[in-house]
Amino acid sequence: MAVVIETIDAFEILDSRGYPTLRVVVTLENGQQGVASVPSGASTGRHEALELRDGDATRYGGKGVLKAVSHVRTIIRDHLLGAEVMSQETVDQALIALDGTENKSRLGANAILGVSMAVARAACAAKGIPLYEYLGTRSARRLPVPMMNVINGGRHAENSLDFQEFMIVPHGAPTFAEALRFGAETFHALRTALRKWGHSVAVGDEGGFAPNLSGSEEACEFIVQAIQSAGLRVGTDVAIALDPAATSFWNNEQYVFEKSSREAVSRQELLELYRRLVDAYPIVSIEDGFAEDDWDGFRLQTALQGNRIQIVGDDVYVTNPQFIRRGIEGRATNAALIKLNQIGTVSETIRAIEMCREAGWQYVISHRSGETEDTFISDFAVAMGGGQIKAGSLSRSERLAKYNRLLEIERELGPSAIYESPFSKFQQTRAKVKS
Ligand code: 2PG
Ligand code: MG
Repeated sequence: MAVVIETIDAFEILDSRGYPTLRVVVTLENGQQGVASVPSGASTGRHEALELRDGDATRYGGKGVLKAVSHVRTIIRDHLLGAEVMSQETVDQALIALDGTENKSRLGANAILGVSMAVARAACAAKGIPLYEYLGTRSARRLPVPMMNVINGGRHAENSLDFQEFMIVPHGAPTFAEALRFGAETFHALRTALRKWGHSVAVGDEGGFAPNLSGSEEACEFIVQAIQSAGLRVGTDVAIALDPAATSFWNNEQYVFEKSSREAVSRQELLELYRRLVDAYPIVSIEDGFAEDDWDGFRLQTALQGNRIQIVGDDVYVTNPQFIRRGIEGRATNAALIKLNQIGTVSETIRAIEMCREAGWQYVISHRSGETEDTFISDFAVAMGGGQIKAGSLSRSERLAKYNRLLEIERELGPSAIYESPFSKFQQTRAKVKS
């Protein structure tokens, strides 16, 4: 039976950095509702869909989103009244056509995504099934391995680290709940180790510590120590993933470590640094090791390290099928990061994932550095079945909300839930069994 949209509303809320974002409420004719909130990035790719901000300096330093809110409440609402809520693809196509621009700049990708996600949630309410089942199928029962960002740097912290994210990956746990425990115990051991050496244990935007360390080697050393102190096996139970977010330190065809040594290195030298790091530490994944325009850097790294580790493109693809296709054809990476707000609708995000699957690539469902308490990505990760999620550290409730939702899903699935490492196909994890 068709269930149609009766009205759509939106309002301004604040994200985890205290900046405005949108919450959208879709109400169906039967009175049921779907609600969704939109995240926001700091290290954004140049080709991301446009996040519409008011630019009115008298409110939130120009970061207000009242224009986007008003687009939802007028143009979008008028257009979608009476639309069938279960036709996600049709609704998303209507939104794309209504906007009419390449990068969703007329209505704002934040307005469009909020509606797209809230429509999916309303459809779940109408069907009486959870989001992970609605967007996946009844066979969606694989819990994702979390990448937990326990040391923050780059644009996410005021410290001396140029690399943005040092993540722990509890891929050797038997269940998601145990993975979360491995992660939390490592996080707590890391706090003790940092404190012992006189480092700050204040946290950055994604809830990881933000100490003034000498660089990536020292950060990895601390993580290895923490895994050991937590009584876990280094590499086997808990591995490491990096997101240097290299676009943020790419300057004039060079990589400049502005926050630490001020040294400038070439693409080749940076590649050499990754080689050393992968040799020395149990690293299973490196995301955005090169800048969004440095396709040669990605290609070289994939040719060199692509059979040992996962190489993920984030800024370089911006969850856009057009760029992912180019990456597949050019063998630029072997995986993609997936962020709903980079492309702007649920359907286009799913298309990007399908493309990865067809190419035999892995994909990681990801949060943004500016988040809300919305847990859409947790359900989405289970629905898509790729077995990986990146949702921040083990502190700050906007991050833990995602992990807590995954605990709920695992509990709901009971014995049919699956938790398995997506990294067993790489040589690195097998070779790296230090302890
Ligand atoms: C990234 C993300 C999320 P931001 O680079 O992968 O960790 O950061 O949301 O700031 O782009
Ligand atoms: Mg990234």
